[in-house]
Amino acid sequence: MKKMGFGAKLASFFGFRKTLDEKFYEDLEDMLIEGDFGARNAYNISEMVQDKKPKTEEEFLGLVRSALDDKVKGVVLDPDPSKLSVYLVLGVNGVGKTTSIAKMATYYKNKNYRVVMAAADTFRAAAIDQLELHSQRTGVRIVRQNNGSDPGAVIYDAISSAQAKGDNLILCDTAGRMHNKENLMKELQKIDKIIRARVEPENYKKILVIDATTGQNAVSQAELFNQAIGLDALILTKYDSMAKGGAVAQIGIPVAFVGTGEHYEDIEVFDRDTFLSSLAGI
Ligand SMILES: Nc1nc2c(ncn2[C@@H]2O[C@H](COP(=O)(O)OP(=O)(O)OP(=O)(O)O)[C@@H](O)[C@H]2O)c(=O)[nH]1
Ligand SMILES: [Mg+2]
Repeated sequence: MKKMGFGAKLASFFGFRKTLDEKFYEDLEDMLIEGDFGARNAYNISEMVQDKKPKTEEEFLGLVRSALDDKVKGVVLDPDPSKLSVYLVLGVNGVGKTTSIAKMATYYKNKNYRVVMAAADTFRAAAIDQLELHSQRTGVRIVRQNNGSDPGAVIYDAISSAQAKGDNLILCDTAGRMHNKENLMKELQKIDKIIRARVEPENYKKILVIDATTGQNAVSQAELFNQAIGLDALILTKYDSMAKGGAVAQIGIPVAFVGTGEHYEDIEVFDRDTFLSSLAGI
């Protein structure tokens, strides 16, 4: 994971300032907002620092870290190999759903899971072929139908065929966009119903992919999907290309994986401690 995260900026910010005056706290608040921590978190953290008046950089960073400590959560997605698990991968277009599925497929295959990918993004013309290519490259089986077919039917098929063949993990790709948001959410609710009728709740996870470079947008996306079908975990992608990650502290849903590049191996199990260090610099 990144060594030079937002925390590096925080550290140099403290280092450059001679006095902790009004301007310092204002700039700190602005900086936290720019880091996607959200206005409320930024205000609270700045107030808290003002209250405690840290004397050293270490003290300062420690205070920020302590404020973020209970806001950043991690979860380990460790499917029970004796059961069939379904992971529904969600997110708006372009965040990295399909890539993350290919990475997870590789990750779980290497842990000896019998993985299937379900091509349930039937809305975008090239989506199925894109997943098919990942299937060929990773050697993970794909269940697919034609473009425009019902995504719920694809997942239904994937579940039946996994049960028949003794596979134990289905990773479902989904559309990031439809004619409008309402359509997408309705479609996802239908899919959700189909899975819930066939898979035990503890083996079914709804995972939202968010792009670390989009900041505040990721927060509204999480709210939207969470309201529509409920979320169990996040995947934070593109954490390689930028230093921010504060949105995670605003969303409050536990992070399972972090994507750090475009290759199949560029995925890490979320490490809360390392992430907090990269956010707070200590
Ligand atoms: N640098 C970097 N690029 C990533 C990462 N994850 C995905 N990408 C890139 O982001 C772009 C979009 O990824 P996709 O997996 O196609 O995104 P998607 O959410 O499936 O997009 P739609 O199917 O259009 O909704 C691709 O160019 C990926 O290579 C990551 O962790 N780091
Ligand atoms: Mg896709």
